Amino acid sequence: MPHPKTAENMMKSAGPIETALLPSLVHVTEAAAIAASYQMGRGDKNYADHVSVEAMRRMLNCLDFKGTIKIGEGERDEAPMLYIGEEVGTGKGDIAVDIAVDPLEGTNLTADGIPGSISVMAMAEPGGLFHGPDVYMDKIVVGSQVVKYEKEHPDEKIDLDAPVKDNLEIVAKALNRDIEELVVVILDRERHKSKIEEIRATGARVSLVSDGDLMPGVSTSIRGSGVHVVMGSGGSGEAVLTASAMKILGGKVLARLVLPTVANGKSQEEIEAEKAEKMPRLNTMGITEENINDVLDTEKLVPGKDVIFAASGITPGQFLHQVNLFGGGDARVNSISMGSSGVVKFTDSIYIGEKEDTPLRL
Ligand code: VTB
Ligand code: MG
Ligand code: MG
Repeated sequence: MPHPKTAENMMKSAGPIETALLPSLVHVTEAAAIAASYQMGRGDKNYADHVSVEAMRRMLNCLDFKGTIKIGEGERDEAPMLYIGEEVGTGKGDIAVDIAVDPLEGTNLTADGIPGSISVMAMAEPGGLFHGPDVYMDKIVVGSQVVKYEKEHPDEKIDLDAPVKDNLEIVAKALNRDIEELVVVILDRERHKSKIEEIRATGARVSLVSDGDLMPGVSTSIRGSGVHVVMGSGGSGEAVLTASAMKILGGKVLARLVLPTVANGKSQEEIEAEKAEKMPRLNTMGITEENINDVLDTEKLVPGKDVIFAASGITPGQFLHQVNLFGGGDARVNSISMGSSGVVKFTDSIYIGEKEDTPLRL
């Protein structure tokens, strides 16, 4: 009897998007990561962002498919490229996809040469990715072992509104360890002050990051990464990108759009002004005052069935190395890429232009 999960069976179960585009997707994020890494530590986050966006767009436009950016760099008039609604790809062939992209996730991290910046992209069939508007999402991200535990214990479920302690108790049991042994990643922001205190009060360990809560989310489904939970509010695009990977890896994201509140230090006037500005656009996405507080789970964030995800490291990360530059444009870059069939690739790509000058090294 062949094992049911041979590479052959995985390949046969891959959908058309995964089959056609997964191998190239990683080259797209690699190109953006290499471009960004030339700007590492130069203190200019906008320029670093710009070059990675350009590199990514050039790569996408070499590929035969019809892509539409659903989560991108902003609206057309604010972002010259990879804006929401932009069509990418040559348009040839019959593969159509929706795209979520963050060409440079962690612009400050790259500009300052600090660990944690990546280039990241996900694709799915049209309608397969939640159109996250440009507002924060509050979220909790846990790995696949926690999802397994929930299935075995239907009364114990991670709940965005539950006290932090209740959620962390479930995670600790699922991972077969003490709460004190857990690591919770959260963005180091004033708005998270009380949540950080709440996490610490449970005894769990907190890892504050100055930016970049997407890859730590993915890390919760990768044993050995040292990250068990991600909490707090961050970008909605980042939440959908995290959910794309979690859908493939079997982990879980719970997220909810956050409109400004007094709790975030805004005045009533500021809140009303922001609502007046954002609600009309949210309404066009089907988001109303009634459903804006709904909790979205992994399935709602990423309803797609043929999902692919790739991320390449720029500065060092939990499991991706930084880009190495060798001279003459030769580079080495670490990535993770995956598809709905269940294949996950950790790749270490070396681009050699000058074959004699850049000998391969293990
Ligand atoms: C969030 C977070 C990202 O930027 O979007 C953050 O999810 C921006 O939040 O990972 P603030 O407005 O609080 O700075 C990142 O850290 C990097 O894009
Ligand atoms: Mg960005
Ligand atoms: Mg980002």
